[in-house]
Amino acid sequence: MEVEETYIMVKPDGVQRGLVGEIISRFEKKGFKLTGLKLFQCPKELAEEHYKDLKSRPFFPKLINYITSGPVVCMAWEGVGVVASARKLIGSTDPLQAEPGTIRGDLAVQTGRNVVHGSDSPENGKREIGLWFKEGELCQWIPAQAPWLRE
Ligand code: YYY
Ligand code: MG
Repeated sequence: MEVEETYIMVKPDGVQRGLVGEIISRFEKKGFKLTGLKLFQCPKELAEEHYKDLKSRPFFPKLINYITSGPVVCMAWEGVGVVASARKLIGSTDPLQAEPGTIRGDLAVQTGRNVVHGSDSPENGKREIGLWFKEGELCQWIPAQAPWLRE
């Protein structure tokens, strides 16, 4: 498996409900590397670009209102297999179907308020990090724990 990047975002409901630390902690404890982090009020145009594949879906206007309704926490995470692993940590789109132990399974009850986003492919990981972060906002660093995470 290769080193990948994924874009993770605490959505406005996660911020309003005080779940930012809890959500960051799940990825931190797993052993992935944080390379970007900011609190950000998302403009409508960026939300529409981020979710452009869903433009024709009936819930699209509501989704854009939701994502722009308050600040989000934008994160870039790096690691071997991080894209699929982060999706597993997040759980199914519908929190009622999400397994206990996942973020959505533990912390949410409705698809329209499912607290967190995670990229669905390595290509989209790169695309979304490029959309949400400017040059100079990402850090490359070697965590002190690196030799204790991978042999
Ligand atoms: O990747 P993921 O967030 O799990 O689901 P997507 O199918 O990409 O949909 C993005 C986003 O849209 C979802 O997290 C909530 C919202 N949504 C919705 O409000 N109603 C649906 N029926 C499907 C998705
Ligand atoms: Mg998606």
